[in-house]
Amino acid sequence: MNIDLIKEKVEPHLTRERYEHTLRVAETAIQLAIRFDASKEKAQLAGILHDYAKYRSKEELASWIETSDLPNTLLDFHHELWHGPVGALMVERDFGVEDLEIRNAIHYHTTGRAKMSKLEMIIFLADYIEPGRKFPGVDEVRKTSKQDLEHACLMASYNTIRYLMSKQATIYPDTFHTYNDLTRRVYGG
Ligand code: DGI
Ligand code: FE
Ligand code: FE
Repeated sequence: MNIDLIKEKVEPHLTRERYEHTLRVAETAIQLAIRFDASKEKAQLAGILHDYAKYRSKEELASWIETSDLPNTLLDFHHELWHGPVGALMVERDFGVEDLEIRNAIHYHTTGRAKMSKLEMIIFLADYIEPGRKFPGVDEVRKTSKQDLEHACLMASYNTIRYLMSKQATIYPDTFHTYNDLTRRVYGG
């Protein structure tokens, strides 16, 4: 399936704003792939597909989690965390995406995880810094993303955890694993 056909098939599953976000994530991911020497094609495809499951009902997402190998503990956390893991399964069914690197980048785009691959970091970061994002501190992350992929992901992870804690939200273990692993990678120890 070529990329234009994939875009055409993704669009009706998203709102207009979300579809435009998706295109910006793909463009940002391509730039990061060029900068940090990863596959542009994989970055683009993972970017286009990363939020594919975002607007499925809670019931549909929960049923995918219950009937697949995904960890059931996801169900104990906010449903916002379900669209990545479920999306990674849906894109195999709907687009025939077999590539595990791409599917992992989709799976972990919201939380990250320990030992993220380069492509996983690229999608995690592109989702955070795409030009439409206005998070406090995002400009510093954009600046760091010009030089250092791991450090920029660490800054995004730090900002997200701080934001979640300020809202009294629970934090999924992979979200902490991302922070711990990148802190070790960036600062050692
Ligand atoms: O799908 P997007 O809106 O493009 O972005 P996303 O998939 O990165 O994130 C969706 C939301 O999930 C975002 O507001 C941050 C939040 N999030 C990330 N990690 C955690 C989390 N929410 C909770 N409750 N717990 C987490 O560990
Ligand atoms: Fe998302
Ligand atoms: Fe997104």
